Amino acid sequence: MTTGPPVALTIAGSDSGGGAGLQADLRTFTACGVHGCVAVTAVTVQNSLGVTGFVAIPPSTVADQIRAVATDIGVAAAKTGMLASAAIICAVTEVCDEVGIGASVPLVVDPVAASMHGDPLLADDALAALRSELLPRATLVTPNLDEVRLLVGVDVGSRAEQYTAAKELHALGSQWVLIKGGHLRDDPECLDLLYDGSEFTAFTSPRLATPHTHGSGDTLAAAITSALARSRTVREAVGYGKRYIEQAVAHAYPLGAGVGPVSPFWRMRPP
Ligand code: PXL
Repeated sequence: MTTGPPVALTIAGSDSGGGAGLQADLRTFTACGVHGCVAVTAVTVQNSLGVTGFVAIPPSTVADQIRAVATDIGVAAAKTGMLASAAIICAVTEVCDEVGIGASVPLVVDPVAASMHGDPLLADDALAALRSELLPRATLVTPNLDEVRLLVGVDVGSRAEQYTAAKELHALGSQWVLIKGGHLRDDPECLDLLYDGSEFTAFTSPRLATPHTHGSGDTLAAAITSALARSRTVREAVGYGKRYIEQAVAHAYPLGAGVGPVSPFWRMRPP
């Protein structure tokens, strides 16, 4: 019998269009050589044009999925995506404490608040729980600039302000923060800024001209989680994730009439 690959767990919502959410996470895990497990938090109704609704999974069922996976299969690294409500966030943090996720098991928190079309994926009153319950348990938090504004109230319009935001966000308790600069449209590069409370590391990639970036945040966080599951350091894992997402955006494809997804296919061989 051969040894299996490392195991990563995503705690995330389903995207019926297959571009983002747990679908993006699972295919990224596969492309990055880790086995993916899932705790589903919500089922969204969406296509390339946007999200038209979602139903949240009962918080106790979200927690039970995490416990079932962690106590039998074991988890080498975990990530969160869409969490939908404060009650789900509290259930997730409780069971994570129980099984060591966010302690001995690295936890990447992608603080998903809305779809790229602006459709809400997190209740307004859940932001406080995200700040106070989840961020202090996070190994790494990976906000885009809209999420930075929601979490710390800093409206980042320049690279210099990414540094300010990193310090403010780090003060909320995560070990590392990654302030993603993809939304700074006038910057010819995408600069993602990593900070651990003492040292900054800047990761840059060229800004690619594609409208098809659905699932890019999920994919980056999942690639980072995959590298953490393979025992890479946080700095190495972010470098790995950045290289992965650069290729995934370069190979993004159209789907439906709206925004298409970033692609794992550059890593895979068709039959
Ligand atoms: O990309 C953020 C995201 C995460 N999870 C789900 C989503 C989206 C964006 O649409 O639908 C389920």
